[in-house]
Amino acid sequence: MSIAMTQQQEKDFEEKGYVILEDFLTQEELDRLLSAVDEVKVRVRRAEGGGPNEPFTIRNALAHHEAFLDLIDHPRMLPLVVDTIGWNIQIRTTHLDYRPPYPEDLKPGDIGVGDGDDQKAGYNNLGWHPDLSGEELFEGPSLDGRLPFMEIKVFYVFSDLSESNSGNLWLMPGSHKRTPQELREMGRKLDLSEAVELRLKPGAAVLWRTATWHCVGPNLSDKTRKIMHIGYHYRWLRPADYIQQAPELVADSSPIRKQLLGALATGGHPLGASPDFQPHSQHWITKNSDDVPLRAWAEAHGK
Ligand SMILES: O=C(O)CCC(=O)C(=O)O
Repeated sequence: MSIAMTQQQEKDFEEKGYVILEDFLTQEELDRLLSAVDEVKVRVRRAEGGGPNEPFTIRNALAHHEAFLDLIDHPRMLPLVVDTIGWNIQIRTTHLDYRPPYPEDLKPGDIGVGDGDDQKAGYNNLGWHPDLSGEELFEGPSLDGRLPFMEIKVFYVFSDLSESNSGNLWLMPGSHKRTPQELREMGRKLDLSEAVELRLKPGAAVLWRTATWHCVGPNLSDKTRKIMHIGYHYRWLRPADYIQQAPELVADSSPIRKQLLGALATGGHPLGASPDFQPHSQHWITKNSDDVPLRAWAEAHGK
């Protein structure tokens, strides 16, 4: 039983691999997020240098501004997240992408092939890929060569990506049902008439399976691309952005937020009651249900 997803959204998520939510953020939320991006940009430039036209990405973005942190348990998104992946989850990654218009003399490659000067210049994620695939990450796919369902992301659009070639996210509908090997064999040269360039206004959100093949198109517009992805995966996997979140961040959080931050909501020992003789990670089978408050929350919401 779904808490919030409509039948059409369930179908889209299952068949295409994503659900688009136009006008998801309120204007107030969007304004707060945009000023957070500006604040963080000043800190990044101060710490790392870089001219006004240089792109940057921040991982574990949730630790860089409260506006980003508030997205992880957004009250209207959390029900959809739990509908798609369940309650036994934590954050795998939160990443902010800031991508100014390309310099005039920078020649982009073909969409998704990752063979252009933009790739050489270090722009991220230009080539088609599913997440969590490749020999560094996961090369034991299920029997038929497809990736198992391991995680989702929520893509939040802060700047205007409604025109083509604004640094849009591209998705290949249904490709979570295809094998990473097939993509490799195609040399990432896909038939773009089958793919979707998401043209979205500020405030849109997309709930997507990260096994869906995706890439970022060039930003040939005159606007800076400002977006975030929030990745959720199972608690028994290891997060990409942190070993443990900062203790003060965890201490100041609600029980559900603590769970999402990869902590135990009760603050108990991560290896259970007998860590020396019978260590048992509480991120596996959880003995104290208060450590996974999202379960009771989901049940109370009819799941
Ligand atoms: O939209 C982006 O900036 C990157 C998306 C992507 O490739 C990813 O999340 O793995």
